[in-house]
This record gives sequence, C-alpha cells and structure tokens, in this order.
Amino acid sequence: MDDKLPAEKLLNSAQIEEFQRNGVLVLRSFYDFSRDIEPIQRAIYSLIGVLIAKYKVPVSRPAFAPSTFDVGYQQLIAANRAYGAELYDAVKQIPAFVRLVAHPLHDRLFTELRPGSIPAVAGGGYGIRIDNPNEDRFRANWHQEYPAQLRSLDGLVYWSPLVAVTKDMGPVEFCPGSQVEGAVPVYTRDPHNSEKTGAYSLTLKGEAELLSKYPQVAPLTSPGDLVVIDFLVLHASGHNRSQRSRWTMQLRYFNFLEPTGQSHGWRGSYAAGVDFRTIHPELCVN
Ligand SMILES: O=C(O)CCC(=O)C(=O)O
Ligand SMILES: [Fe+2]
Repeated sequence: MDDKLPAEKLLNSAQIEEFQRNGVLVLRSFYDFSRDIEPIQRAIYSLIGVLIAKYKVPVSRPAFAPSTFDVGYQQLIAANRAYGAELYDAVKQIPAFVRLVAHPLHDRLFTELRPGSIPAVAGGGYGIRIDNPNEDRFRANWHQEYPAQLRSLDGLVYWSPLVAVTKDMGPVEFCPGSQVEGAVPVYTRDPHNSEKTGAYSLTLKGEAELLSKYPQVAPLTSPGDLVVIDFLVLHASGHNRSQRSRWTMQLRYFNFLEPTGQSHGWRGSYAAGVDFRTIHPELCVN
C-alpha cells in the first residue's frame, strides 16, 4: 500500500477525455507491482499448495516466482474441477487482495473521473476471475456492468490482470463509446447457453444491432496495469484458447450521489442475492 500518495493528479486531461469518449481507459503500471500485486500472487501460490496437499494431487512445484505463481493449478483442476471452484471462492478472501480493493488510489481515481461524486466500494462486487482454457460456462456475454451489479448507474469497474494477458488468452473485448446507450434492457436468460445462470445469463436486447454500431478493442495488459471500465460500456469475455488460465482481478466502485442508485437504496444485484428484475422491471425484456 502506498503511504506516500502522489500529490499531483493521477490522470492528465487527455486521459480524462479519452475515458469520457470511450468509457474505457488503460492505465499502464498503475499499481506498485511488488507492493500491491506480488503479495496477491504469492498468496494464491500458497493456496494452490494447500489444496494440492489437501487432495493429495501428485504434483511437485518449483518455488514461487511472480510470473508462474499459478504453477500446479492446471494439474489441480485436471484432478477435479471442483477444486478450482474451492480455490475461486478462497482467493477473494486473501488479505492482500482485500487491501487492494480499498487502495486509496481507487477513490482518488474515481473522483478524478467523476468530479463531485462520493465514491463507494460495491459490496460483494470484487473477486478474482480464473478463466480456464476452453471453458465457456463462466465467460461473460456482451454486457453492461449496471444490471449485474446495480449499486448506482454511475460506476467504474477496476480490472487488473495477475498474468500477462496474451491474445490467445482471450482479453476482454470492449465497444468504445457504447456507454452513450444508457442502460440497455436485457433478457434474463441466454438462449444459446442454458447452463448459464444469474448475472452470466443476462443477454442484451438487440445485441447484434448494438454491436454493429461500435468498433471493438481488446487491449493486452500485464500485471500492474489497470483497466477502468464505465458501468455502461459494452464488454465481453474473450475466449481463452491458451494452455494457461487467465487470472484477473475485478473490483467495482459506484457513486453514492447518483439518483437512480439513491432511489433503490444502493441495492446490489445477483452477488447480493437480489434479482435485479425486482428493482428494474423496465429493463427486463422477458
Ligand atoms: O474478465 C472478463 O472476462 C470479464 C470482466 C468483466 O466483465 C468485468 O470485469 O466486469
Ligand atoms: Fe463486466
């Protein structure tokens, strides 16, 4: 954690304009890698070791190194995919990760992008994705963050990788500029993926038409980088066709002052046990 926060602004005016135009902004080396990121990688390495020992998976691992912190994980999920689910639930409780969620730079960044706001951490809106090779069940369809998270219409996803994301790992795809659509109505089931449930099942009304209106970008990022995503910009998971899982962190901040959020009491969505249809029936097509 940074005890000597820079006094100057985090963003220059070109970056602020880029974010306002595109609804997405990549900030290279935003975090202090060894202070903020490596402790999270180290803790994940340890937890993989705990599960390898717990389930007696026959694998011997080299010592920790940041670029290979997940060594042994493919063997762990090959032994039993459920071990991966256990790890997925565990890693969001790593103290170094929870510290990152509340990093002082996050509310500073929020107020630079949303002047006059009162920033808030979206409860339950943070975690570490593990997108395994060739596994589609947990891929995010094209979506906006708002229906999946609620809290307030004005919000930012902070997305940051724990591995160097290559093209074959399926970087997140974005439609720059699409935040101007406002909140788009959704179907609460995915006709092509009946195994998807909850937030994963939401499908945009008129998806093909919407997507045809905007370009698509899929920036490649490395540990320490931060991608800031407007709650209303269209984005989707890529397809991981590599040999390694794509480990990425996401956390969400919202604005206590935004009127729609205030009107529903900053309620959360699926992760908070709320069916968003009860809060926004008008955004629900079926
Ligand atoms: O990392 C991904 O595949 C999707 C991320 C996403 O949708 C988000 O962070 O809000
Ligand atoms: Fe998202």
